[in-house]
Amino acid sequence: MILPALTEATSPYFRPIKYSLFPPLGLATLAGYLDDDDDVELQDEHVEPVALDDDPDLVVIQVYITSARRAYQIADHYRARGIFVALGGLHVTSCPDEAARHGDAIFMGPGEDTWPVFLRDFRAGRAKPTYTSTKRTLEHLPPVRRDLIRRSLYLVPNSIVVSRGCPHVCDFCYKEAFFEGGKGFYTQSVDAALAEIERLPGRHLYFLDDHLFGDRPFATGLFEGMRGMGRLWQAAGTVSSVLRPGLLEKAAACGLRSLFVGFETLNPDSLRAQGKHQNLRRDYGEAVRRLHDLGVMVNASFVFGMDEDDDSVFERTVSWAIEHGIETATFHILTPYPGTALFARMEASGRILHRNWDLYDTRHVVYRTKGMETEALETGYWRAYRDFYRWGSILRGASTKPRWAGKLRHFSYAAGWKKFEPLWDWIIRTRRTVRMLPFLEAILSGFGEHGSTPPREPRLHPVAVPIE
Ligand code: B12
Ligand code: SF4
Repeated sequence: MILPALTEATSPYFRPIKYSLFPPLGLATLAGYLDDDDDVELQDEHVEPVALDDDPDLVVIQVYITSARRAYQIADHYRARGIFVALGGLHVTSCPDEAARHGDAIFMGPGEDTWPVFLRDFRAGRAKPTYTSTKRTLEHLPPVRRDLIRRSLYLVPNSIVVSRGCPHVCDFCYKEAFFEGGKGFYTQSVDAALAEIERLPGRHLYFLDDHLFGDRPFATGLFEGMRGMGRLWQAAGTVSSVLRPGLLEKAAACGLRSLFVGFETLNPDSLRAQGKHQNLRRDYGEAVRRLHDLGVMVNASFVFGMDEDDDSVFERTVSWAIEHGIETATFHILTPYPGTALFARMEASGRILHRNWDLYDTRHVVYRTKGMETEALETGYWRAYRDFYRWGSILRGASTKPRWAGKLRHFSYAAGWKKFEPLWDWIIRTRRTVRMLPFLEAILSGFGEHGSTPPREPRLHPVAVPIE
């Protein structure tokens, strides 16, 4: 099972920490369906070179848009040697015809229903060329094969997903295309999610769910069940879920210490144009205040290049983020992913410039812009990162925090991600990544000020997993 990397992640010169954050959870999930006597290897090219000289019965490749070129190269390599190649993931689902030229079997949508069917077909020698997911459930999910993950190579080995998809529909999001033909949002049972958490060693967790707060009864049960587990955790949620009273307090009480929030834009016309109605008429400032008051740091996500943007958008957005004491920000250039409503709209009006998927990485402009020139958009995007992460900006942001511990936490977290990139590069190359986890935990806990509630006896019986 291979997760190919985009070129940047394997650079001989410089490796950003973001590619050594999370292990390949999707493939480890699929590996859970294999038989005990199947011999399986999980290779993540983001953290180590893949061995292409082996001779397996089956090669399984997960394809993201930015790694599609590399994925097809690896697929072609194995197929030329007569080895069966299965391709799945987001990009395969959006561009099945393209993927079918490189795979013996392709998979559309999530794999929990199609993958076990394929395995039976494959073993019987009658695998089909296409499998399309229609039945969406996370019931009776076998345990994720975390034993296949080399934990030491990741800063956040404990990534976890307890739901799939999202209840909202935004025009630029991968979600509608990926979940077409079935439910677009569903969760595990609370007990199964808690059991998965209990299986994870240490304190820190990172929920990769698109919207952990999306199903209120589920999230309530989860957060109540996590109380007293002594965890420190990070996740993603929407502005409206942050503003609604109740759930956020429960999340913070069981260890939520940083939340990725899709603010996207400060311009309501752009929100309307992208169908992001759940952000309309929401007080962004109040959302940030609520999070900070509960000791939760904010990773704010913004998108530049919507048709309503002009070149004042960069400074406006960055100033707003600094003034509101946002700890980290992720900026993106609007990217129309194939399969989305945005892509369809842009293609219909002849605005898609090319299909060089390598450049669909949210840092390049791949469509004809309206409110500003392409160059202004790309330079403005890089300037926004520089301006937000200047020492002066970090200090200004930190100074908005009322207490010294808060200022220090803000400063260490923001600087830690962006000001020590050569150090991260060295840590990755010397394979010490996981050793930095205690520092991340110390910062998240505000050096003790926001520590989690002490662990109590586990509610469910933990299942031992082999850990490196
Ligand atoms: C974690 C994450 C990352 C991590 C690590 C990814 C990793 N190790 O897998 C990091 C930080 C490195 C990252 C980076 C980027 N990411 Co990212 N990331 C995610 C995130 C939040 C979660 C992925 C995840 O683990 N999901 C949970 C697992 C269980 O699901 P899964 O991986 O999809 O696997 C399931 C199915 O896809 C399927 N499946 C997958 N492969 C196969 C193969 C077969 C044979 C079968 C049967 C089934 C199958 O079955 C699995 C079980 O259901 C997603 C959002 C999302 N919800 O998907 C964005 C997302 C995947 N990222 C995205 C993007 C754009 C990027 C970046 C380009 C962003 C940037 N500007 O830097 C980079 C580059 C990515 C790359 N390597 O090429 C987009 C991808 C769009 C696309 N069409 O491909 C997403 C969807 C975010 C978004 N909303 O736009 N990302
Ligand atoms: S709220 Fe986020 S995850 Fe949900 S559809 Fe919109 S962009 Fe996608």
